[in-house]
Amino acid sequence: MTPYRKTLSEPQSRDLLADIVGVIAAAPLFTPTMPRTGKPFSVRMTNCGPLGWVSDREGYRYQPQHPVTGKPWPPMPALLLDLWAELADYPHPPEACLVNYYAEGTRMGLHQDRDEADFDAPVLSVSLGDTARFRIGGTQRGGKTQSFLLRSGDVMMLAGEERLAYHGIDRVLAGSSRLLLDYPELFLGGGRINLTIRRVGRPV
Ligand code: MD3
Ligand code: FE
Repeated sequence: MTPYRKTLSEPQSRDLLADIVGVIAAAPLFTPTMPRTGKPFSVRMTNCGPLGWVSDREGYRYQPQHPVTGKPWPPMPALLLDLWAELADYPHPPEACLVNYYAEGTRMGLHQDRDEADFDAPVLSVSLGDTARFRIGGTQRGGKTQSFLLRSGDVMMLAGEERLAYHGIDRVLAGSSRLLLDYPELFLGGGRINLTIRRVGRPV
């Protein structure tokens, strides 16, 4: 299990972060909650692109509006559309970019991403800010897993078999990057942002 990886330069990472700060200004971070129980996730999130992923008592879904403001999601930054065109090897544009914010101590349990219609479309992930320990296994829960570090600027592509692998974030290494410290009013103490760029619908 070795996903394709590349790294953004520091200036590219800074420019992308500035774009994401703009996304958050238009579509504030919100706290998703678990279906049925309503238990809050520890990650806060928002989206950009025509569709965004949300979770609440009703379940998980993609929708065109922010769940709190009711406004359409802001457009996806050009750098992310360019990355998709360069790497995805998929003949249709992405429709959603999930923006996850991990403050110190945030984790994400092992899960599969299966709310999209076409698993032939890859998922592209971009990490900004503090380093995280990422864990990935196979397509069955309870199988062998391996972990590696995701650092600021790391781009990872999940395609083929790996697209349906169980994965999660064990922990964020506080203080490992200075990138987010430029925005203390948004990201107090730094933390980590992960972007995942996705195709949601099956092309017609
Ligand atoms: C492996 N995000 O948003 S990114 C998620 O760092 C999510 O925030 C993590 O899992 C994060 O759903 C991990 C890397 C990643 C993204 C999507 C995947 C790994 C994946 C889809 C399938 C398999
Ligand atoms: Fe995931």
